[in-house]
Amino acid sequence: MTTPLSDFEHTKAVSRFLRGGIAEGLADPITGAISEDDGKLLKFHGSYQQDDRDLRDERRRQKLEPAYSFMLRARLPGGVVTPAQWLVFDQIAREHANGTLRITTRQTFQWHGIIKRKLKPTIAAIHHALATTIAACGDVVRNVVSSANPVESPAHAITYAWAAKLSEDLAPKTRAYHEIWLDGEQLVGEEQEPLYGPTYLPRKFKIGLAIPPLNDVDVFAQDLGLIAIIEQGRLRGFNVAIGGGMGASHGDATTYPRLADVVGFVQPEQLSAVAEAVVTVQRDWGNRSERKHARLKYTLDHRGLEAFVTELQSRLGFALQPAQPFQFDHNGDRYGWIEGHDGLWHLTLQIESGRLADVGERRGLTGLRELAKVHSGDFRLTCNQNLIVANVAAADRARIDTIVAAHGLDGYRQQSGIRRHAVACVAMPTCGLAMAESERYLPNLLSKLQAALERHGLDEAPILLRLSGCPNGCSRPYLGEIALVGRGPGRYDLRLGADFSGQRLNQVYRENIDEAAILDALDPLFARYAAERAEGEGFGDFLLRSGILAPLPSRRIAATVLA
Ligand code: SRM
Ligand code: SF4
Repeated sequence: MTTPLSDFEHTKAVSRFLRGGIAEGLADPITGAISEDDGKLLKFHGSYQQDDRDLRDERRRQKLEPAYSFMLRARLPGGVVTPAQWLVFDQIAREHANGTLRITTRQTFQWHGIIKRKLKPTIAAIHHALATTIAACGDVVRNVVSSANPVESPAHAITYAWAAKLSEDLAPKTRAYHEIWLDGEQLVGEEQEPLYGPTYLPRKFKIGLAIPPLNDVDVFAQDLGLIAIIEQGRLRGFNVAIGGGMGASHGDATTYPRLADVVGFVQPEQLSAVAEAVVTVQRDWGNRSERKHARLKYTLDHRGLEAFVTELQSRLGFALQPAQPFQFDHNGDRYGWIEGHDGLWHLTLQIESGRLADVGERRGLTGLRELAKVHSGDFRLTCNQNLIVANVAAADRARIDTIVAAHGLDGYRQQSGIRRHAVACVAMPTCGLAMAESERYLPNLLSKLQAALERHGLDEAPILLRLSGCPNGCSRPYLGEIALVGRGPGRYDLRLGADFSGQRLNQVYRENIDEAAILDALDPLFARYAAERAEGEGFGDFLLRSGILAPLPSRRIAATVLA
């Protein structure tokens, strides 16, 4: 007996390659919303319909429709933004959105609070700035992420070029985007969607390229992770890792975070074919009945990793080579100035939760606008929600530093260990799936954790904290040394014990607890860490070595298999 397709598979099939009734819904002046089905199709165009959850109850009481608005996400492979683009994005934030620019954990921008009639001019403005929002969301290959300092060696630049190429090659080809948003001519004749076909993928698909020893993209959290193997500044090829993913649901053991398995090595000239083949096997084998089991990680666990790789190699017509040795030592960002291979400089700034806004003395939005006006290099967004002012001539460094300091963007110089590396997802009030606060709670939580760490002389300890408002895991919390995963208002699962290199998942330490219980649980652990840690030992590693946490089963640790 075959299992019936999920409703959304039908919606995609009849959508005429992602058109649905989006254009008509946008033109309807009676409501600030579009229909449910069109809302789902809209994701493929890079936008989510949302409503302000802070206002939900009050508007319901007043018998008003929810305060609908749209979140828009750009597709910026490798997180590279030119100063000219920055100025357009900044203007959109101030004039069409809620006055903030939000750097995401996949090194792109989100704008929140765009009302329906502003959506089309906003997407058009992004297009005119030579960027796009197509396939930033939806059941397609999403924004391809790449190690955020791709200018460190010539091979870094080549790796970034691969990210841009994969992003372009694997993007949908439907003309619907041009028709709906850019007043493109209506297509006469047949639509072409050669890679995806009319129903696209069973679920979202994420690709990331990492350059050891830095794992700043969390390569093992990607559906397809590519680990660049560089020897003497030359790119030799990529180890291929498949089946990473973070999302889970509370109380449902059939859903879980999973780290990707390294299954082999490919030459650069084989990469496009390999990426396309992984995507198409998942297109054909992925679960189209149950969306919660539709990611590649479940395809691998249900059909078997070996069977998947056999199918992959048979479609490719060649075998993957044995994986090459690699070593990651960190998955955070390196703050401050770094000199590149060509004598240019790169300044990494820490942006709390990636939110650029003008609040009090911290005037991040204005500061970046001022930088964009004078900067002749480019900007690079990181998967830790931070920002690199890249490609700066030595003579321009002082001017950049002055602007950074004047706008309160120099926090990276003074901040404590835990503050420098914290990542929090958006959550309330825009995220429709949030169960607890995340980004808005982070500053308060950090102050309390910092106080606890200071009491034990640990203020400089670089501990990786990740906070998510629900188990979907947008901050990749299962890779945090300390992580909170939202359960309900003010309540979280406390998870502990990942390493600080994105190669070991953490585990639940306490379930469904409030802030007081979180601090109570952590305090004695900080005391023991302060007293017993070995030189240079990370907090997560210490918890396992000391026996406070039990060792994890091997599938929760990144592994090289089949090679
Ligand atoms: Fe995410 C859904 C925000 C990175 C796993 N994510 C959402 C939505 C769109 C909520 C929704 O479906 O209604 C959130 C919008 C909130 C808002 O108001 O802006 C949202 N996700 C984000 C961002 C903005 C978090 C951030 O604070 O930076 C990140 C945007 C990335 C981007 O630019 O493309 C973001 N999301 C991630 C990541 C991290 C990553 O990709 O490296 C993950 C975990 C990795 C993974 O995919 O397994 C992630 N988001 C999810 C999931 C769970 C997917 C799953 O397989 O179960 C959902 C829910 C879903 O898809 O049904 C989700
Ligand atoms: Fe929303 Fe949950 Fe993602 Fe946070 S982790 S942005 S609460 S979906």
